[in-house]
Amino acid sequence: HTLGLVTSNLSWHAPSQIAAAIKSRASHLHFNVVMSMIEQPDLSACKNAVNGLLAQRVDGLIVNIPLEDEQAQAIARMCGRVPVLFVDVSPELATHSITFDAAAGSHLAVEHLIEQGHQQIALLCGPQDSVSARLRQQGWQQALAQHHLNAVAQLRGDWSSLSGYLQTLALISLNTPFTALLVANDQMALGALRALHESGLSVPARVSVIGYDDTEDSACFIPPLTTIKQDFRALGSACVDRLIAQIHTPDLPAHASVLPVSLIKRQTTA
Ligand code: IPT
Repeated sequence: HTLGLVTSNLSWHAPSQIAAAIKSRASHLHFNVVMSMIEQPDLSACKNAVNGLLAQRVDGLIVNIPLEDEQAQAIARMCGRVPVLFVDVSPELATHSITFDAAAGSHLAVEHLIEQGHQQIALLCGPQDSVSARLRQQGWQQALAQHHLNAVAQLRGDWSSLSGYLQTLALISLNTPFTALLVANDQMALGALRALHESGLSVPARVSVIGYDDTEDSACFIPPLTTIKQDFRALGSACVDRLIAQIHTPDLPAHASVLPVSLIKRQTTA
């Protein structure tokens, strides 16, 4: 049996760890995995990748590409009777999906900062074309609003550490006072730490930083990063198990599972 995986850029930490987790769970169950990678999320590239894997006669497909509802529905139609499972779509969409609880992650991060007395909080969001990035941003805004706060500034990167660096420099140059920075992923947080360091703003004494993902390197950043953990091993296992169930039970009712996230307190917040 062979499972197909369509994935976003594997040079990014999160998708590569998700792919590794899928691969190891599948191997354990004696399934092969064939992969197709898309460098920039784009519907036609995703369709090509899906067609390529269907031509290789995969028994089921996992799609880790950020997709809007209509896009995911178009992909599901293309797959016909081949089971498909999405990991980067809205949890509201009526399809087979496994995602992380974005609202909970954003709330945990905001509550942690508020407990430490922060009021001037800036946001470094992910790309606009990512459902997950938008859900994290909305979650932050809702949690801040519950404390009668607005973000003092909002910037947007592209998930890369370089964009985190450049956007944080841009934030600093606005001269808007901020004591904490919520970042939509750990790679951008890595770049943010460099920008803060170069600007003489010590972390966490002057600025607290919280990432999102808890990818493997985050415990080794300087200082070790406080972040929201998405358990990518658990996601990979759950995806393989669910897809195999879909293969064995073709009319398994569509179900949107939402996995929990947790706050990992390290040394970038105080
Ligand atoms: C999401 C990561 O949180 C983010 O850091 C980035 O790598 C992105 O993937 C790439 O698509 S995790 C995804 C399952 C929502």
